Amino acid sequence: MKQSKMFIPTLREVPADAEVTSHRLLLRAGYMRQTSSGVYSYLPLGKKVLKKIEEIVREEMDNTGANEILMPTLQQAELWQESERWFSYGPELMRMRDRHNREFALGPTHEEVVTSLVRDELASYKKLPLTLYQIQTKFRDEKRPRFGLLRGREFIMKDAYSFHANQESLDEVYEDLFQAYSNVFSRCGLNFRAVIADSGAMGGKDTHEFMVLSEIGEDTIAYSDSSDYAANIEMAPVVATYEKSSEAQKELEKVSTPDQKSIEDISSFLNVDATACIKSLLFKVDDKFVLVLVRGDHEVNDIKVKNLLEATIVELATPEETAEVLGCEVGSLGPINVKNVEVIADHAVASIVNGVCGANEKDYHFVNVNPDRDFEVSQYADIRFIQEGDASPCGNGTIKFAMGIEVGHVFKLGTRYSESMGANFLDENGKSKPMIMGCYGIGVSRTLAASAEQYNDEKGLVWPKQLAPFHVHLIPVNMKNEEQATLGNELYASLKAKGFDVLIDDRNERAGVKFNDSDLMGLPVRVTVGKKASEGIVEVKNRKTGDSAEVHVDQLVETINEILG
Ligand code: 9G3
Repeated sequence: MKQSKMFIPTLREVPADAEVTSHRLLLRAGYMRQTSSGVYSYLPLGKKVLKKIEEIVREEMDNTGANEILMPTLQQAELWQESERWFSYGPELMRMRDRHNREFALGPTHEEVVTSLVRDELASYKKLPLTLYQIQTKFRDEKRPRFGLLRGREFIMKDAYSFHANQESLDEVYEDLFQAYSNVFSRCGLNFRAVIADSGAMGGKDTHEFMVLSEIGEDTIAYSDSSDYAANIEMAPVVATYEKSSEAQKELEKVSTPDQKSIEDISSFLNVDATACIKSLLFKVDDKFVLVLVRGDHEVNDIKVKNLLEATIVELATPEETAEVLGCEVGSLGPINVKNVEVIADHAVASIVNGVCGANEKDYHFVNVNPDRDFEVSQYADIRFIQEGDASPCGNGTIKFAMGIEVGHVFKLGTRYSESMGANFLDENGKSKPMIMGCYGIGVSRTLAASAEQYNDEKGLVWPKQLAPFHVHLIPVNMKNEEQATLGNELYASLKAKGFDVLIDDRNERAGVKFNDSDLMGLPVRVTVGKKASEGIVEVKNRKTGDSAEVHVDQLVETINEILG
């Protein structure tokens, strides 16, 4: 491809609102442009990388026997009313009306559409299992789109849906797709982990997220330093055990603690360790209030509380609600003498002896507090966030944290959609049963950004061969120089003939501009045709390592192949 004919609007300056490397570089290198908040155009170079990622995804999905289809973006409201999700999503679901005033959603995902498609066409167990997938644009009206393609309002997803007659079949396909996902991210050369995740509102039990490790990732991964155990921190179970101290229980006592509110305040004011303090937080759980207790040095995991209480909504009570329900403000809350509020506690609280907690009175706390003697707990459970240094739930090693970008998510859905939407099949005994489903997503445009996050240096993008928009950047330094232009054009033709994807910078630009743009765009191999063109000598540079060498054109192909590996 001739660069003089390509639309690659590189930028000198860093766009002000681009906060992360991938966002900055994809804009500066002319790979993409924003049209509105969270909405982007992919320019030729960006589109080429997107296509390479899609092709890897397609190959791996087709290898599992999945069928590629393409479903509509426009989804009639009736489908979402059948699955009872029309009213459970808020402004994130982009809705519109057609000219007849009929309501539609712009598809954020396609469980409803695919379930209605399959239920109308498939009735016998003989046709199961069936896995359908698409690579398609999704719409989610994110409140705060950010980080370019990492959190957009319109993005490209590969979403797949599998239909089964029984759980074993789902387990099998789930494994196949789990492996296919690992292949996709391995082939992209990404540093990723498959982590145990919380299925959230998606119902179903087993679910895994695929996370590309990155310090700008929004998800925290708890992983073992001695095994391949990894879990989303929301989900990671705590297996720690706590031994109860043998000291005798002392008389409960209310003490004045003026202006002492946080655990740190109380701990230093009363000279007690945070591990002897009881942190009490009031939560609104669906339509009731629950007082949640954790040890002073731990944090409440609201996802675990939600899963434990099988609630839909779990939110911290507002200061007003707290004052109304417990008669005092946050900072002196405690479980002693609370009325008509359920109290649940993390396992660690049960081992506290002569501890400290709020007295539900401003500027007062209790000391020598002993659970079960001084207050009732309706249930002890694992409801705290795992911490670095905790034992790994797999029993092997200790937990460390890493930040990750979620690029894939696979779910065992069960019959959540087939039941609500009547997608049934006749089993071998002619009995009608709801199909068992799985669903599987890869953020394709997000994978592009996560790759750019991983593949860059101080000069710009640094693509591996399998994702690069072109293999070779062929740069005649001066197109007005007869020898350089001639040799450049000859090499362009011969390298293309040998199957290389070549971009020739045939622009009449200064050398510095050509080299800066080349560093920014990040093609793996640069071939510079300069002063020694007349001797048949060119310079070959490895964009990743920076190594360069003068090479006679007879050794050029071999040298390029060495770099591309
Ligand atoms: C919505 C909106 C946002 C959403 C959803 C629905 C996330 C929604 C979960 C999934 C689950 C899987 C198939 C591919 C893999 C992920 N955000 N989810 O259902 F209406 Cl506005 O999308 N779907």
